[in-house]
Amino acid sequence: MDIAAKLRETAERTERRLAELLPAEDAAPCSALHSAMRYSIFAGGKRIRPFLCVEAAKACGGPETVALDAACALETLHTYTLIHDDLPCMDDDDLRRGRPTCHKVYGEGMAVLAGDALLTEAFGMLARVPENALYGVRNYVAELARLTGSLHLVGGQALDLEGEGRTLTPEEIRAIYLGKTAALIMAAVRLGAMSAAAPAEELEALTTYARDLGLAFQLIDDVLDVTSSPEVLGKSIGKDARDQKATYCSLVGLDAARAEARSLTASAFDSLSVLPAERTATLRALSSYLLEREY
Ligand code: GRG
Repeated sequence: MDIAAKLRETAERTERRLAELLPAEDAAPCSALHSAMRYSIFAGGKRIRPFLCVEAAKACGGPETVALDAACALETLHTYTLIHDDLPCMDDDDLRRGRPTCHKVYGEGMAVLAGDALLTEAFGMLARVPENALYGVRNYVAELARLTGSLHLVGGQALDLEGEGRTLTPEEIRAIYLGKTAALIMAAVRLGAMSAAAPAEELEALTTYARDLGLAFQLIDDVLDVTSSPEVLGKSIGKDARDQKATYCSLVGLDAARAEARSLTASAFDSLSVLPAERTATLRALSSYLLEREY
């Protein structure tokens, strides 16, 4: 299976829809704000979360179009986290998606606001997702709010911030990764499945898949922070060491971190056995693809 081609195809469809849903670059009342939002979102990310969302819907028997607005909401919210994560008061980074970070181009104040507006727009996009016999807009909204609020995504980032300069235990590191990375990947898969009216057992299986995939994704992110280059990665490298950030990789070494990512990918793969095999081929292929990724 040419998973890279499939990813590109969904990315293009998501980007076309995002271009329709987001305010125009020159929209009132502030074109600098809208321009900053579009600058960051159309900077060319991998679009993994929209892909997971659309593929989860397909794995539950839904048509791929049913999850497209949810996919856009996920990418929009993800872009807000990247903008805020790059701010001087957070990770303080100059390079993202191969370009100067939002605050470097538009200034810190405007970057904060662009992130805020993207977060808000994401919920507006989610409200457009078709309802079905099992799930309505309030379920979608509650789900995204739950997984991206202080109990999960933002909570994970807060723990990460608190942990700088300290030695962390593997359990503490896992809690950070579950929040800051896996929660949004779980939201992507769950919202896709919900938009396709997934029965509880399938939703549960996909959630476990996404949790393990999300943890593996962050482990590979840590490995690449040590082994890759800014040209390939599109963002700065060596940041974890610079910030004295304890990662699983710094704790156990590159090989053990890679081995743990392999083992998590295998469990993610196994979780899918509850669903019909012919519907999950792409999700299985994606898990191996992400393990081998170079950026
Ligand atoms: C910072 C105030 C504030 C709130 C939000 C930022 C944040 C909380 C959470 C995000 C923390 C973060 C950046 C976690 C790392 C997740 C991760 C590996 C992101 C990179 O995702 P990719 O590789 O990026 O999919 P692209 O650019 O391809 O979309």
